[in-house]
Amino acid sequence: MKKKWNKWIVTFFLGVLICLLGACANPFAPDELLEQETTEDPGEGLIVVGVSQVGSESIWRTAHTASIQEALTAENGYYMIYDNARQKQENQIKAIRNFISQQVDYIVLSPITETGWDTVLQEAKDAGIPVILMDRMVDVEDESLYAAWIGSDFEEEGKKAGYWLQEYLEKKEPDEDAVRIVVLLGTEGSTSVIGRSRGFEYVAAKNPNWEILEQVDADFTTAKGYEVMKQLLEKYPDIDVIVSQNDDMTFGALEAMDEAGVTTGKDGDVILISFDAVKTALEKVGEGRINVDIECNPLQGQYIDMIIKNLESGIPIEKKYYTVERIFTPENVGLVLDDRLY
Ligand code: GZL
Ligand code: ZN
Repeated sequence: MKKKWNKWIVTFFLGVLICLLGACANPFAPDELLEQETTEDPGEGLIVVGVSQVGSESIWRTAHTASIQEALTAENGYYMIYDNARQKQENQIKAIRNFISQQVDYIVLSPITETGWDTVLQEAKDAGIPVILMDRMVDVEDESLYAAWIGSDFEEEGKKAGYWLQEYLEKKEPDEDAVRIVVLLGTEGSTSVIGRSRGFEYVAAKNPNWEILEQVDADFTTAKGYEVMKQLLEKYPDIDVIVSQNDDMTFGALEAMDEAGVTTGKDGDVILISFDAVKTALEKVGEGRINVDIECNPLQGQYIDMIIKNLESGIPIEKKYYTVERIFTPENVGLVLDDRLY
């Protein structure tokens, strides 16, 4: 895009020069003509970035989007073109092709699922446009199809949930014969789900008395979380543990459990494990309704800014950057609740 806008700048100054030399017919041209010549060039000297975001399916996603938009501002040297794919991969592919035809300087992508990106990322590479991945990962043959990735160690998040449960059960119900678990999965094929499931199952395999009754896709949304939890409660009368792979599904599950008269959390019938650790969920950790919330850090805008600025000045960058993340229980949530931004 900078290439295209440079042409505009030359034309503009040539136009001014001709006018100053008195060559233009009427120096007091009607407003709209002046308007045209002086239109503020949105991309002038700014780094033009096309951003393809998964959607707006969760509170976490909203915080993630805000973090990107706060980093890619004109004051910070950027002209951002933002696209919300409304959780459809074909919309992300369309947006990327659009960014390529507009000759943006960089593409930033949070890929909804891991597969199906080789062709369009090759088109970006052929157009000489670096792609920076955020949040989720792509499964491609050729790793040069993206310049860098910033996100979470999702497998670590899954293991944290597993190890917390193992420790909790050892203390609370040491000789529990069968621990019956259900899992609310997020969007099928997304890196977050693949990693969190792999990590939790890794720990579950070390606990032969754990029985994962069923894992159901509730697509990271509250509505689906409610629906799926309702079905699971009808199907399995004696669930001991619910693992919900994001807070939005947890809110839906809590609604279904309230309706069924099933209590959760510290002194409840069912142990409830959630992921993301957004403020409204941490409040429920504080109330004792959620036993533990595994943090997933959406504040990735400053990493994107750093990666692009380094690429602009030829400073070497890492291929992967991992965000820092904790876990929250009723014991420690008070430390962060008040100044939680999202
Ligand atoms: C995690 C991200 C997930 C969040 C959900 O990094 O991919 O997607 O956990 C969001 O809230 O929908
Ligand atoms: Zn995370």
